[in-house]
Amino acid sequence: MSRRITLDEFINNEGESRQDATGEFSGLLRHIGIAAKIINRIVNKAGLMDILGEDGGHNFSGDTVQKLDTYTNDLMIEYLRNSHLCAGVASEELEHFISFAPNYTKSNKYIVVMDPLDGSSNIDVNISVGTIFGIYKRKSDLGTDAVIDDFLQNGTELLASGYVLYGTSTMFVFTTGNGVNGFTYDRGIGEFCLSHANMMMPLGGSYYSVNQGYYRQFNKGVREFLDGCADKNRMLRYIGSMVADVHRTLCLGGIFMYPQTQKNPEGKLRILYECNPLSFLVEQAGGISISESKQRILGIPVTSLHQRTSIIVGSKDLVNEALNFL
Ligand code: P6P
Repeated sequence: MSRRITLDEFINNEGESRQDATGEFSGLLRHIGIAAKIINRIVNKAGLMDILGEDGGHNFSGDTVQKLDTYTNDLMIEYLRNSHLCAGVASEELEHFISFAPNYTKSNKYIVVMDPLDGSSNIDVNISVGTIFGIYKRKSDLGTDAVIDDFLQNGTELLASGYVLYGTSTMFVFTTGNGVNGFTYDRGIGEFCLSHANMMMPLGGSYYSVNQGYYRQFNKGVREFLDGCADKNRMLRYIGSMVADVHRTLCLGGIFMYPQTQKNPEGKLRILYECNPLSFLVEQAGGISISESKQRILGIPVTSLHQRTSIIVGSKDLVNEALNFL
């Protein structure tokens, strides 16, 4: 049996080839990996702890906050703060970004955007949820507090992005701009191990993923495309957890859509910490990610932390087919 490559080892090797002279970028990725292991442990036994259900609050986007949302958000923030490698973080769970006090190294070159637990409404019914993250180089001066412009960067500026999928197995999938690699958590050794090297999205696919319940709210072109999917006997799969739906699309091909609706005329999903990180990863795997107005997601100017967008993401053939209807 070939020796397993752990996430840490992979990150270190990539860091060396990336001339990550200081190792800070690699260190930040490793800290996110450690936080993922801890979140995984909690998510896996959430049913046994008084940590399921709603915490009674709502986040800035108006979503009901689950207890586990709050827990994972706080945990990620502490790991990022204690890494001393990150100048600040923006999170789905926080109205404003957090700036970590410039520490003794004063070289916090990076900032992180994250959705600590995406799809959390599925937790109580044991359906897959995920963590989404993106890493940018800060624009403000080293040794100073992070500022809003450090976070309002286009997706094209991402240095790395990825997700953790807490599913039947737990996977850590990420890119630093040199392709996409997937790691499966081996609880026997407590490590994420390389299981899906150089992931490439199939050109086509027979799955389409959309909340069909909103069909009547979609614009005409979207409805016509969906009618065509049904005519072609494509299979509709929708988990209601973006990480899980995008992961299936990455592995098997197909298309995931969250179009404009009357309820969310600009789309529901947030560009900063959901759409951009996943779109960077999908493009690195050979897929396409656009908005309903045919803009490349990564190129959309980001003007606010919780800015929403429509998204159509997936295999080249299917996204190009959808484009013809938009
Ligand atoms: P709807 C989860 O709340 C989420 O942000 C994504 O993970 C998911 O794709 C989408 O919203 C589901 O939204 O309106 O279909 O329930």
